[in-house]
Amino acid sequence: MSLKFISAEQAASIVKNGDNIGFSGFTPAGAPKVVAGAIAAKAVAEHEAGREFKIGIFTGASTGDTLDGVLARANAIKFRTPYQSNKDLRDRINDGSAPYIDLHLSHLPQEIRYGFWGSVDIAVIEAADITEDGEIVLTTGVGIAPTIARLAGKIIVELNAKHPKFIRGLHDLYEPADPPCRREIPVYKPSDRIGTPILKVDPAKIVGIVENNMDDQVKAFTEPDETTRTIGNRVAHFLAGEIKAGRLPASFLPIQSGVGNIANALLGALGENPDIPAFEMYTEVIQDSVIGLMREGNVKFASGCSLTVSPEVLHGIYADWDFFKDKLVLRPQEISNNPEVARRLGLITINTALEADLFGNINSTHVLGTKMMNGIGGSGDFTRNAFLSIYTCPSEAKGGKISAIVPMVSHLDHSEHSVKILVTEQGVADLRGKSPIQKAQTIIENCVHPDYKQLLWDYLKLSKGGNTPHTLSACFNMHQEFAASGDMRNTRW
Ligand code: 0RQ
Repeated sequence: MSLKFISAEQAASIVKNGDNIGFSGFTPAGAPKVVAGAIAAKAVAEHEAGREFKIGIFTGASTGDTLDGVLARANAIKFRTPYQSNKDLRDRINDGSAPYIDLHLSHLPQEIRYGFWGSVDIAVIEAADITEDGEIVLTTGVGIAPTIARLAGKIIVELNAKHPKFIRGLHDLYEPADPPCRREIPVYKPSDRIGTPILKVDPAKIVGIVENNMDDQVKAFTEPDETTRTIGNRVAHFLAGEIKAGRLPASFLPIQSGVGNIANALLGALGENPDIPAFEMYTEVIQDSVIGLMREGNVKFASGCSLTVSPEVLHGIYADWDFFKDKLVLRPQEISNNPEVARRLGLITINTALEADLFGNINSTHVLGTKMMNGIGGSGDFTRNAFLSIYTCPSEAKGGKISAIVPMVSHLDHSEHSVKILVTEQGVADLRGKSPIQKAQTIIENCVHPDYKQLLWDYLKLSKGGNTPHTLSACFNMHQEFAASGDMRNTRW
């Protein structure tokens, strides 16, 4: 087969109303950047002609504005799964015009293979390189690429000139056999390689190659502020204490860390703490801070699903490829986030909560119980299977009008059974080995903002007993108060 280059518009012309399209990438890293814009333009033209035009979209996680943003604004979404973080898409999810299914990221490839989502009509795959016999070198994010490329009837490749061909070898692609034939996934340490460095597809399925020359739409992180720095230092100090107490091995355990500014600041704090040895990461998103820590020798190896780094950091990695090439591996999300592997490796998992409750339940997704923020992402894959699962959040939001710690979470993502440690800028609550009432006491003492401490002590006093001392008639009073007066501090029981 000779490689056939086509325009984004020609690629979009093969997309039909109702098609299910799988996109490569994980977070904006490795997500296609130009074909979705042409599909969105086609959707607008079809709508203007009075015709229905919507597509089903699955990808690894979130994408850039050139994918989720354009398709949301074009009202072209039949369904979207498993994770997003785009403002325009979020608005349409919350007004009901874009059906969104929030899913554990590790579940999606198997669900697609077993037909839970219908057919994969088209796969759009971003590539650093492609050969005539269908060998594709992926770029900065893997996501669900191996599964959608194998199952799709047609493949469109976006060849991105920003990525050099020499990154062949960065990826380790492996699709497990499905039940009842699955065997163990033989990853015994973060650096183990079990698959192939390239994605091999049937060249006859490639309908064309579209050129693109755009960086991943990853925002640079803001410098840590006092709150995020304090949270980071508290986690680092806590983990150093665990090593001293013998509850963590002296050689430490691999780290999984979530997304966002807290996670970025926290990794920096781990690197700076002299009592924490150089460590490995088995995570999904490799952020800017990890790369800095690698240069300083604090991170020895990182296995992830994506290099979600800012363009400057990425081009720095490519410039120093000889240094980085044996310190990084990118895997499909069903391997990077695999519960079997997470449990085997004994991960220390660190993720961010929007809201926690007095008993250690966590809401990571729904603002005030109803509005979707981003999604559960991989946090559930890791939390449930961690050696030690840690949740962090500032104790308050919206200038103190919202307490991040409430009597009962308004939406549940991670239950008290999986959550071991809660950290705010106020302090650390160690929930291990504690009953529900003991958890509530340690969370109020250590994590709640002083403005809300008495309010939450008073909530506990309403209880008429039980193992978990809730008062169902009052457990959402703080949320209701915020809806009524705009400030949870006005709550009365
Ligand atoms: O809103 O900016 O309008 O004031 O919620 O704040 O700064 O976006 O926080 O970047 O740390 O993200 C949980 C969303 C945190 C993220 C979440 C308001 C607050 C602010 C959030 P404003 P920021 P972060 C790996 C693992 C789930 C998925 C996951 C996330 C905004 O970490 O999506 O962990 N996690 N995946 O003011 C109402 C509260 C609030 C609140 C904060 N209690 N009530 N609003 N806010 N607390 C990644 C992947 O899986 C790919």
